[in-house]
Order: sequence, then structure tokens, then C-alpha cells
Amino acid sequence: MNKFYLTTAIDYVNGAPHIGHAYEKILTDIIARHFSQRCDDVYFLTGTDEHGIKIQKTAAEKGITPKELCDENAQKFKDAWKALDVDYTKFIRTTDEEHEKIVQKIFDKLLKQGDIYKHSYEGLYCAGCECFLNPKDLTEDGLCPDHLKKPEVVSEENYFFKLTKYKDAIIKHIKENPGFIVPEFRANEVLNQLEDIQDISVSRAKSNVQWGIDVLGDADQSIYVWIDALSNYITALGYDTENPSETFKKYWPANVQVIGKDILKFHSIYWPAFLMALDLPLPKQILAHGWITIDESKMSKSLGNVISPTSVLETFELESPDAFRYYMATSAPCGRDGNYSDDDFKEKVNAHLANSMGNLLNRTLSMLVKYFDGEVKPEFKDENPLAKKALGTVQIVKNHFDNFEISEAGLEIVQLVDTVNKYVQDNTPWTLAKEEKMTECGQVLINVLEIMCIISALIYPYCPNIAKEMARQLSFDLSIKLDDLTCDNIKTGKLISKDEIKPVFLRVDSELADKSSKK
Ligand code: ME8
Repeated sequence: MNKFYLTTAIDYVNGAPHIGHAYEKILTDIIARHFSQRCDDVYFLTGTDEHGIKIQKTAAEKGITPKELCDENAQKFKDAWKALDVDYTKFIRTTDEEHEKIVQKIFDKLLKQGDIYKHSYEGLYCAGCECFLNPKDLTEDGLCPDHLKKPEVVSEENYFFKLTKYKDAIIKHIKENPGFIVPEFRANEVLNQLEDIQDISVSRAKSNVQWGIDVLGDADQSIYVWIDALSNYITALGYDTENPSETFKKYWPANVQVIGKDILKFHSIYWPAFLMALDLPLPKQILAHGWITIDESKMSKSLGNVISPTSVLETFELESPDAFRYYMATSAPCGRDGNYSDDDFKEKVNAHLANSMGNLLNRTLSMLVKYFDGEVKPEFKDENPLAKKALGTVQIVKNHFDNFEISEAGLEIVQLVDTVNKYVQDNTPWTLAKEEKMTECGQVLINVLEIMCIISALIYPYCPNIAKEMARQLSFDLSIKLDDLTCDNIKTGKLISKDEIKPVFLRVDSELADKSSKK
């Protein structure tokens, strides 16, 4: 594997980020960090989707220009990702001049080659989805099933994309590539949707939607959001219809495109069709994650339960985002819906990160200092009974990541921690010390610390700050590739002194959670 290109959905900037947006960016960041431990060249793209009627309306309600609204909110997304240590390579905004220019050229090319044509149309438009809905997909009361709002009847002359021309090729691609849509059970949903697809509108009348990219040579039409939005994945790399950049040639096609289940249709039908029309290869995989609920309820402004990701860090006075990242990533298997609750958060991160993992390192290093003044003697390095399990876990974690089973991989790491904890309980190094079996005692401690090095590497994508602190105390080089991991990580000689030992993760205070639930 010599490069790994991965992308997230780009978020609408008509509001501030919430923990659903954060979930996706954290998942993608974890995948990016994991693959950076397996390959040298990872490119991680995220950004914001800034055009369309929704943004135009929100700006008008606030009495500001759409551009002002976009600038204000795009910054909030960037700030949130910084606070969550989402370490992207590039942040694209669809109002970036470069992006807008290339989208116009893409549209123009498709128009000239006959994939786009003009057509009068009357349809039901949902601003929440930014798309026309099929009457048969509405609820019994005629509402959009996702936004529970009545779509607007729109009658316009628009440009249409010949989606039907690509229907058979897309069906073939999905059937021949069972891993294209992850999780696989969603592929059937897409195949069903493909049954009755029609050509799609790809522009809106300027009289209705002003906040969009102009169609070249037709001042009455704006390019409608999906051609604009989806193209970000290639414009960010410097794609150009005539002269694609070296970066584009190097990274496209994407290895994985991470999106939410609600926008799978756009990514597994529209996007492949646009790419086929541009004669470009399709992304290798599309990962459709589930949605995050709050205390088992759908997050919504009307319920007043929308949580901002940074508010969780503030509520629990967390110094780093690691616990929140770990919690979100392990909240549910990737394609299923997950849930956030303050109590569950507190319980899980205290159990897994503080009591199990942090405590194990702290206790072991403290014993090394107490019994050996922090010194690793050559005779402590012996055959390690935990080696097989630990190196086996590395393989299992890699396999999980190959299938984007991020939650399962996280729980596998915690299981390894449990095994090591059990080894300590079974071998009682404190009793060995009391019995003056000092070599055996030292061996047990070093066997544990060797595995803690492996654990720090495995947990790094989820909890980069905790992992770095663990590695610091173990004098372990975290930049090692997973395939190079061995059970010979601890050097002989002085490892650590008493004042260098610090808890890697402090228990989340239960009083803080109680305070927050009473708010
Ligand atoms: O759909 N839980 O933008 P968006 C998990 N601009 N994920 C959630 C979520 C929740 N509660 N709510 C939203 C758009 N998401 C378009 C995308 S891509 C070319 C254009 C996810 O701001 C959602 O599934 O409505 C999507 O993947 C992302 O957040 C952005 O949603």
C-alpha cells in the first residue's frame, strides 16, 4: 500500500457542528491515523459544503450575507476539529475560488458531451435534503421522511444529468464489487433505489437560488448543490478537466469515502455516474456510518438536544479529546446507529481508559521504581508469555480496520489490556518481590511493559494524546509501523524515575456528569 486517500462528507454550514458531524470526522481521523501506521502517504480531506437554498435562507433570516454566514460557521467547524485533534491534510470549502472554477468546467464538459441537457420540470423539492423527492418516498402525510417537512412544489426549467444512462453500469459495479459499499447490507438498499432512478436536476433557476456557482454561459442558472458538493473530492486534489494535477493523479481514486447513511444514495449512485461521465475511476470503497442519537432520541433543534462536540470536553473538563474520541468510535459498529449519554460516557471511559489501561501502566511503572529504582536489568528480558496474544491482536486490529470495524478494533485493544491485567493478577509481582524472587518479579513487570508499548501503538489512532504520554513514559518510539512491532521494545538500563510517572488518563469526575444532567 503506497498511498491512502480518504475523505469525509463536507458539512453544511447553515449551523454549528454537532456531535453527529464530530462522529464522522473522528472515525475518519482514526482510520487515517491507523493507515498512517501502515503506509507512508495518507491524505485526509474534509471541509464544508457552502452553497444552496438552505444556506441562502438561513443567512437571510439572520440578516447577513451567505458569505458571512459561511465564513462564520466554516471557522466553527475548523475550531471543533482542532479541539478534537482531527488532523486532516486539507480542508476544502466549496466557496474556494479554485473549486468553483473547476466545478464550472466539469459542468461545461458534461453539457458539451451531452450528459447534461435542459428540461422543464415540476417536482417536490426538500431544502433539508437539497434535492427533489420522489412522491412515493414521502410519508403518508406527504412529508420528507428525513426532515418531516412538506416539500415545496418547484416548477422550473433546469439542467438535467442523464443518470439513467449510467444505471446499468452502476448496478454492474455494485454487484461485481461486494466491498464497494460498506457495510454490505446497505448495497441492497442502493440496488433497490437504482431500480427506479430518473435523470436528476443539476441546476436551479437563479431567480430561486442565487447562492450557487453560475453555469458558464447561462447567467439564469446556478449549479445545484450535488455536482458542486461531490466534486470537492477531486477538485481538492487539483483535478482539472484538461490538465489534472500530479496530486490528483497520485491520490485518486480514493481508498475510502466516509459518509453518513442518509447520503449514501448521492455517493453510491450520483457520484459514480458523474465519475463515469468524466471517465474517472470510482472510489474503492464507500463507508456509510450510522447516526448518533442522544439518550436514544434523534438529535434535533426542536427537541433541544443538539450537543456540540466541544461542550462535552467542557462539561467533563477534559484536557484532551481522547476520551470523547474513544467513546464515539466505539459507540456502535460503524454502519449501525450509536448513542451518546453523559452517564454512559463517564462509565465507559473510566472503566476502559482510567481503571484498566491507565492504571495498569501506572501500577507497573510504580513497581519498577519501587523494587528496581526504575532500572531494567538484562535478565528481566525473557520469553514473554503475552507475546503471542499481543502480536495476534495487532493482526486482528489490522483486519478489523481493513473492514472498517473501528468499534470492534477498539474493543479488541481493551481486551488485550484485560488479558495483561489478568496476567498481573495471576503472577502477583508484589508477592514475588516480598518473597525476594527479584528476577521473576522484574520479568513479570517487563513482560507487561513490552505489551504496553504495543497497546500504545494500537490505541494511538483513538487516543493520540494518551498514547503519546504512554510512549513517553515507556521510552517507546510511536512512529513505528504496525508491521514492525515486536515484543522487544523496552531498553535495558534506567527506564524511568518516580517523578516522571504520571497518570495517562484521569478518571472523569462523576459530579461533573451529574451537574451536566441537571442543567
Ligand atoms: O449531508 N449522526 O451535510 P450535513 C451521525 N453537505 N452523522 C451525522 C448526524 C448524526 N446525528 N447528522 C449528520 C450533508 N451526520 C452534505 C454532504 S458530501 C459531498 C455533502 C452526518 O451537514 C451526515 O450523515 O447534513 C453527513 O455524512 C455529514 O454528517 C454532514 O451532514
